Amino acid sequence: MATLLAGKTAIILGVANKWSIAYAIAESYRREGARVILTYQGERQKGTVEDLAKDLGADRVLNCDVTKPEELAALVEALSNEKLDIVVHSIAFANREDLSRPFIETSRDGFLLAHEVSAYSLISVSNALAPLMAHGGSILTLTYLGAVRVIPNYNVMGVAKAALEASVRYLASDLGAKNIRVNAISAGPIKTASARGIKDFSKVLDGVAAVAPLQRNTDPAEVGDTAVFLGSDLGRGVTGNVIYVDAGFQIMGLQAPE
Ligand code: 0WD
Repeated sequence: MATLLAGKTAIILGVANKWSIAYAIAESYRREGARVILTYQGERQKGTVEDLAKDLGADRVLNCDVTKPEELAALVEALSNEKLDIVVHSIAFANREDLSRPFIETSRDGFLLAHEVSAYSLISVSNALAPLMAHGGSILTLTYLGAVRVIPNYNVMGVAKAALEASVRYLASDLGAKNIRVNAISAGPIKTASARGIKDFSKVLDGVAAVAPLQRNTDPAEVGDTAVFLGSDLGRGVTGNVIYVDAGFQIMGLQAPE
């Protein structure tokens, strides 16, 4: 039996359904012997996430919409008897129209919303949960290449991911003295509910498979297994990093002509 995470407790925010990247991370964590706590975003997701928790063998399921400070405070209260080792932040949101029209037309409200849910929440969640990581631990989040390169229609989400990646570095600096590491996994495109909101997402999937060194798209289980590395003691020297799990796509410049 694999036991890279035996004796560790992980809280995973962002499981919405079986296709969620957070679900693949939870599967890898359970396989490696972690105790897993899931959160859901409001009543709408409660039943689904409770069912998924049963399938996964997750221990607890708690409510938390990260945009509501009172729900984050209630989460901390509910966790007061827990010793957390790993926090997985797998949350993002932007208005659908901001992921289809030209970036220059992004509204102020759409910009603020994308940044609040997708970037600021890593800061608020880290601030709330780090005190429960008494023996140190690992915080990780999910990002995308659109933070550093222009990807068609990724738009305001790319800007929010840039803020998220910078936040990873500042949080790693703040929390290092407590032996809490903070990293991001930059996953290749994966067909999930959130990704379907991006116009022409299937063209991105096809384009990546055609160009990536591994000549295919990213399997969510590969992200889950990298999350195991970062959450486990194997990753003990790694903090403030963005690790690409993308079949190698990000290294490519120009595709060789046929
Ligand atoms: O290609 C992809 N799918 C990639 C995703 C490539 C690289 C990175 N990512 C990132 C996303 O940007 C996100 O940060 O991975 C993370 C997880 O995204 P996902 O697994 O692709 O998408 P999904 O299954 O939809 O999970 C995101 C979840 C929400 O799901 P819905 O579908 O209900 O919007 O984020 C959660 C929610 O569960 N979420 C919130 N949770 C708490 N409070 C909130 C909120 N306010 N808003 C969204």
